[in-house]
Amino acid sequence: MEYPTSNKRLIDWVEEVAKLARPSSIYFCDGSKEEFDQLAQLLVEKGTFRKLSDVKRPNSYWAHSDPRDVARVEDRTFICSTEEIDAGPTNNWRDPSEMKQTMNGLYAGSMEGRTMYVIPFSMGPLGSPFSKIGIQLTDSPYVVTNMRIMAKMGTSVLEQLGDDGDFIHCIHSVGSPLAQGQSDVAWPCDPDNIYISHFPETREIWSYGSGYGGNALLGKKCLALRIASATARDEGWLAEHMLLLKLTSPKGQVHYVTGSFPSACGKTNLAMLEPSLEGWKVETLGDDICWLRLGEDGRLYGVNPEAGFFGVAPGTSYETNANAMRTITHDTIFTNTALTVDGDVWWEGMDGDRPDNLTDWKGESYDPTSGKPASHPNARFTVSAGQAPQIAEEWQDPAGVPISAMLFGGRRRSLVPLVAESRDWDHGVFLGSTMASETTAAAVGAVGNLRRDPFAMLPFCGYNMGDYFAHWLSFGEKENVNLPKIYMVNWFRKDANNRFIWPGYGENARVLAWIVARLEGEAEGIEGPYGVVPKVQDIADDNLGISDEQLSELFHVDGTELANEVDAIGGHFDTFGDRLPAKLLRQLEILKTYI
Ligand code: O2Y
Ligand code: MN
Repeated sequence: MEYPTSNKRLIDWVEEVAKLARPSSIYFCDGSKEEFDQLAQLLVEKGTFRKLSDVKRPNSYWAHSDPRDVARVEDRTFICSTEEIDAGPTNNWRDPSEMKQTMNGLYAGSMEGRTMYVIPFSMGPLGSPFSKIGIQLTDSPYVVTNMRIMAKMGTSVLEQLGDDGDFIHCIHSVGSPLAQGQSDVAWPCDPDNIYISHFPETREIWSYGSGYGGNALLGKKCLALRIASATARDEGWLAEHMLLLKLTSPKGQVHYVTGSFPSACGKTNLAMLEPSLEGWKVETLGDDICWLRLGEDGRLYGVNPEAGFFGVAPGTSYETNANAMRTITHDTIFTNTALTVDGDVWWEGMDGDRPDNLTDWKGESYDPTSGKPASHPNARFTVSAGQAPQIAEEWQDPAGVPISAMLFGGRRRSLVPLVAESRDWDHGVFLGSTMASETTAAAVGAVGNLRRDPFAMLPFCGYNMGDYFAHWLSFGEKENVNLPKIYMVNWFRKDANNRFIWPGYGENARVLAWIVARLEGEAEGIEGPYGVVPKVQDIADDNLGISDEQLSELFHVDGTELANEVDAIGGHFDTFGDRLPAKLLRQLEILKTYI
């Protein structure tokens, strides 16, 4: 076969994997629009894609997955370091050679009857010091179409790689070989044998059995978070589960802000916020992942390594996230939403009434009396970031943007204030290390439990999280740095009637405005257990329509609850044993003084 590259490392590896998985053909992706259109047509013929109405949603497609393959699977996600302790207590560990033996067994012949696509991709702007090149081998054309949206992909990446460049090796198979003459299913997968394996020491990703989202689009969670976090530790930078936005005040002050929130906590909504406050502007640089490096001026610079959004559809509407709705009006892939009779998509929480005669996310005629949703709670849209109307012009700046503030959040019905500014870097790291959130549907598992999710990285940290905390703290120990301020936020406090107190969405701009005032030295605050909180009059005015009592409730820290939280944090910290940095225990001692 003739290859479009003379990179021997790449050719040898492609041949080695092909020998094992035995695809019927090998195809190098060039990343062109024509190639995307051809693959989309192929997916239509296979029944995976339905083309949406060109009037309603031009150049867009709908897919629905196998109902057993609908989300990331954390209990099938593995970190395979030589020593178990280096994966740490929060990861599923497996011995690398044992895992490779198991998976080689699964990969043997797994691509029979299928094409093996070779996807060269760059996470981060091509040629930027921030960027990393990966090559994904996959037998899923659905994955190729999504990867073209989510990463820079194709010939330009191969050229950047050159004859000798190295890359992160990513293997993916849906695990559904086709015997000769056997007809395919619309969503091939092997849901009883899913493995999402990471080898941080050799920078490899091996995925088997799932064709969905984070399990299969290997540039995203697998590379840009799990492998990148381990690389970042070794190279002195940070790979984080963070949105990245640009905030401009009415006075023209510009600040770049990151936000770490556990899955499905409104991160995409915040990244695309339309401020309720006159004169404020939010522009988006990223909605999920941020890579951060120290610049020569001692500031932390951030870049979004992704090229697209893989956003949760249910709950997205012109009311909750108008910018997302405007972004997905065309050239979008929808997965596991419902389908309307006139060739459009629909999901719970979309504006307007539910249309009649829907096809549900399983591809069946929807029965509105069933009590079940028509779209899956983890239904997604895949769309290029570049087509978002509110994208910041510098979103692909190879140098990144200087970060002024970092937000850490979670879904907490009580205790954690609406916003608090950490006392210093170490306190901010403590707040990040103790983050917790009530669980939602983005990951498989129970919904509604409180889960400790440090830095929103619990499912994504590719090494021992105690070492990860130490890595964060190390930035505060460096000379001549001018690090961002760290803020804890919580939009989700509830009143005694179980109703959200804070309106959220566009009104979150009030919190951002207070943060800017703090950064500019223009606002005072009140010291408390979580740091400095605003005076209520600095957050609200009469337009907000929340009583003073309710506003105070947003910042009230109950002593008994705090005592319970201190105990819970103690238990959480114990799990890291001697890998827990002593500085965090000192911060816990300080928190105790507020009980
Ligand atoms: O279920 C999946 O595979 C998607 S998970 C996801 C997708 C986009 C952004 N964030 C997440 C997440 O779980 O954090
Ligand atoms: Mn995420």
